[in-house]
Amino acid sequence: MKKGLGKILLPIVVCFLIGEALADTSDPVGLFVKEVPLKVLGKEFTVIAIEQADGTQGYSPEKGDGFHVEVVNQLKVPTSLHWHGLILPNLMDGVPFVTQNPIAPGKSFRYDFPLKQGGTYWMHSHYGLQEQVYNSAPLIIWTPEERAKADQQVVIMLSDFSFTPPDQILKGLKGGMQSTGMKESSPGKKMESTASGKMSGNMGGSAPSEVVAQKWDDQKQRLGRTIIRAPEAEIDVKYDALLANHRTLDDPQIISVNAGKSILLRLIAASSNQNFYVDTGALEAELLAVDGKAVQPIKGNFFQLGVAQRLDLKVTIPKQGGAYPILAQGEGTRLLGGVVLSTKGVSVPKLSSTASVSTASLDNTQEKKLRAVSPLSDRSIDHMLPAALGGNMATYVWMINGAPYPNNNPLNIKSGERVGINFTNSTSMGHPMHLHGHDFQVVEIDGEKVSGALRDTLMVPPGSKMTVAFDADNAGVWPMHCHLLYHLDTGMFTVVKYEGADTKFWQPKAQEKAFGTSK
Ligand SMILES: [Cu+2]
Repeated sequence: MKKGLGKILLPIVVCFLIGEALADTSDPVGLFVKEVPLKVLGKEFTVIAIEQADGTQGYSPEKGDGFHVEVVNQLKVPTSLHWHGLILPNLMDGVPFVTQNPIAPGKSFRYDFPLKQGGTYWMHSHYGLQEQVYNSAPLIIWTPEERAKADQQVVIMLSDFSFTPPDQILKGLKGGMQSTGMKESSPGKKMESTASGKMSGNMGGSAPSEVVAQKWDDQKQRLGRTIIRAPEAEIDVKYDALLANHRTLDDPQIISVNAGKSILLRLIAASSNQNFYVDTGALEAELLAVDGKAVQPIKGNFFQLGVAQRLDLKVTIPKQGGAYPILAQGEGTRLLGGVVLSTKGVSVPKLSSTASVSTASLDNTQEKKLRAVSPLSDRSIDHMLPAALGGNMATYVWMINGAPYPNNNPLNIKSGERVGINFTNSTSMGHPMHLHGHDFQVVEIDGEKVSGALRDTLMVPPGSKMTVAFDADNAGVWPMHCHLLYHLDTGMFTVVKYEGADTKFWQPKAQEKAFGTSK
């Protein structure tokens, strides 16, 4: 009798103890993915927002509290949210057809995991082209150190705006190219305003002209703005406006600041296809972190920011006060977006939404100067993965290692390895390459060895060769892709797959069917 009772009780007690250890008693924060109105350039549009019940955009937890979110899909279509740059368990990564099933309309999905990082991160839909209509939000992870960085902190989300819906942009890029038979790098030709290719920018390498670029001043040891004679950067989506915190520069957000105080600007390139140059104008800035990860501070007033990357810039408002625009110019465009920092009682001047000249391509001027505060341990790379970035403008197919996803091979690795990824860009556009679930360090730029920045997104300029390294310490199937939305959607995507990883949600063919290359 006693023996029998023990047999029943023991499993109950064990279950109870395990349950106690694993149970997460924290209440999740509800994140509602829903349609909202947005007025841009005088017209009202329906876009997507990620809001808490009280209207707060996104989610900014304390590192020590961990991540506890219930994503509620209030859209009429499926969605899935990715926590960009976070080191997290694979099945919390939020990528449909890789780490989970899409969240159906009316359904929800819970995300719980400990936080390992602090700083500037963001969240965005990884489903179809939803990112283009602002299914994205800030994700600042707070620590006492992050709070102590300045007297005041400001998040600036940069995005790109088009009057053309995203599916039409994609159709135009594919159809526009096919109908005109344009090839990659036709010298001197500009692609604009064909019926279906309205959104096509200056493809094909324009002739040199006066363009904005970034320069490193060796004497003053700072990054600044310059005008050079060079080809305008190639872009493939020509936007109608740039937004900063969802507002255009003709009606910008005016941020109230105090004279003599320091401000930390947390800039997030939440754009779909637009890279930026960030201009702090009269305010000398100190670059403190990229992609949420500290770098040895660099001074300047002109910085590069690729799609999905972040910059933490510290500025100090002069004692006399005033109005100080913080501007972003779109790479390969004359478009400007931004916010204004203003002390009390100052009249803010009207700002132009267009610059006088376009820009050169983002390049490695800034990247070569960045040094990680906490580099990887000293160890040689055990396993080098190739990542040859290719593209075919004629059919608008973008590739990693010779084929568009899912026809390229996964990049297979093993736990415990020091892994390198060798990016080579043979196209005439830059590609901001993002690896999920890991911080990597930039270790070589165009043949020069560096102890570069830790990042989660690397801008690989046209013609560049760059190597990053990371420790394989987070098993799973992890997307690695170009963060230009229309490149990602048409094949510039692969996965880094750990040996023995859980692959139950990884369905490459389903992803291809739901969006992307087969359409
Ligand atoms: Cu790309």
